[in-house]
Amino acid sequence: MSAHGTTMIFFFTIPMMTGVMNYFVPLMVGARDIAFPRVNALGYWLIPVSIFIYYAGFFIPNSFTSGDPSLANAGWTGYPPLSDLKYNGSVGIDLWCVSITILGLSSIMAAVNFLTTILALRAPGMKLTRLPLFVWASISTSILLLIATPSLAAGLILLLIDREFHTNFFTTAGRPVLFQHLFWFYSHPAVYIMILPGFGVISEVIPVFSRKAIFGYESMVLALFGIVFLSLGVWAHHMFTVGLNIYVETLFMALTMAIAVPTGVKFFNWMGTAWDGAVEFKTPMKFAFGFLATFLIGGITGIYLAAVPVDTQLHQSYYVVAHLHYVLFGGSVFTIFAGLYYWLPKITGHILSERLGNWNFWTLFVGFNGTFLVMHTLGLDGMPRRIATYARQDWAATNFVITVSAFLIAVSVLIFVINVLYSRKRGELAGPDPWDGNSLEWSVSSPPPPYNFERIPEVHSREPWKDMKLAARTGTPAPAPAE
Ligand code: HEM
Ligand SMILES: [Cu+2]
Repeated sequence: MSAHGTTMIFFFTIPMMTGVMNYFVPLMVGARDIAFPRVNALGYWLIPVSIFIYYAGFFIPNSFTSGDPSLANAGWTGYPPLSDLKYNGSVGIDLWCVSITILGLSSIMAAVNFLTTILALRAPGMKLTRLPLFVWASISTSILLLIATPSLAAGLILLLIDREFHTNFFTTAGRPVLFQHLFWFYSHPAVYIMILPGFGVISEVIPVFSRKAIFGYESMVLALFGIVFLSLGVWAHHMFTVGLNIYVETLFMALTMAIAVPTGVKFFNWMGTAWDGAVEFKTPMKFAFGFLATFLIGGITGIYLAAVPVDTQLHQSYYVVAHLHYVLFGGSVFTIFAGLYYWLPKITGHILSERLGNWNFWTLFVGFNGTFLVMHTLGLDGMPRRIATYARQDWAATNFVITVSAFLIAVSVLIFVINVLYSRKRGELAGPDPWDGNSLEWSVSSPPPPYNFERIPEVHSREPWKDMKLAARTGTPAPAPAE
């Protein structure tokens, strides 16, 4: 479970999101490349280094438990005293501290690069108020990365010093709960680091497949920053059972619930965009709607869990596991698939099969809900998380449904892999603009040339590529760039 959590969060979702931003931010703002390509390359290569260091523990025998592998085994959260040297001699914990600190460094490099690219390298006429919403999502994600990641690094480095040099920052002689503060000051915002880019993808996909401009652009941007601001002040909702002062808990409860407001604004605007549009349910749009449905459930169970008395009951139960997967799987995996079906044709030059895409979507949607929806009932019934087995026979049937559904998710991912391989060999050629898009990435060939744009485009509105197509069709020259 420690390896699963660590892998999914740090080695899959975060690099996936920074990867997509890396590819599309320069294209969407009309730049030839990211601002600091060498820093970018360094950040990129730190990711495999980090993964290698973490998994190295798998090959080192654990001398404290007579030869089990030493992979970190204190949960993805690594709380002391579970990760305290006194109780856990596994070198895997040390490797975990080093590995995740390196990954954090890579994130910071990416964030600096995105912000500089967006602020300094925009095409003429690409005012901030004309940026595609995916780019705004990249700005807000980068800000969160810059503010929150150092806190995680500090926690991990101090934990490492505790273990290597026998200091007492977080040991039972020190303040173990301090680690939780440092960890969650990063890891709550990390939820948004994994989801805001997904919000950005959805804000690109829904207008294109509804044939309408995004509804409420300004409020979408404000909502992103509302989420950034609030998400930095809610971390202790993960710590309601460690014995914080009740007034502090009440404050964190209220702030957590307040996040529903900007998120609600976004939901309203996505639906307002599709409303009355000429909606076309191509695969990216299916995943976008799958995201709306699943993330909504995750958001609502989040409101329940934000209530201190409810969380006190449900903490450490399968209800939390169900909630976190609705948020992270619904918010990240569904949006990643939406983004891949939407943008892979730009990257590879080949459209993915709609028929396989349909199977991919439905197996994922059914498998996902089959796995995680019923987990809520197990949690309400008191099944604890982070156990390898369970004591009550009447939980067996539900767990069986979960296992079968989880295999359906695996089938779905397999279908995706087949689809990618098939389309690269035999897929229809995408051409530059397969979806009749609005933003600049569709104005260049698929795949784009290494320098992105032969001539830097001039931007006159929020939908620059749509303008250029219109100008070409009607033969009128594009209007002069405003200021
Ligand atoms: C096939 C898909 C998946 C299945 C079947 C699955 C299943 C599980 C299960 C059974 C647990 C352990 C619960 C416990 O006893 O505490 C778990 C924990 C977790 N999962 Fe997943 N998961 C999946 C995908 C994901 C994804 C995509 C993410 C993140 C983007 C994720 C993040 C986590 C995290 C953070 C934990 C907590 C680990 C810990 O307790 O330290 N999972 N998952
Ligand atoms: Cu949180």
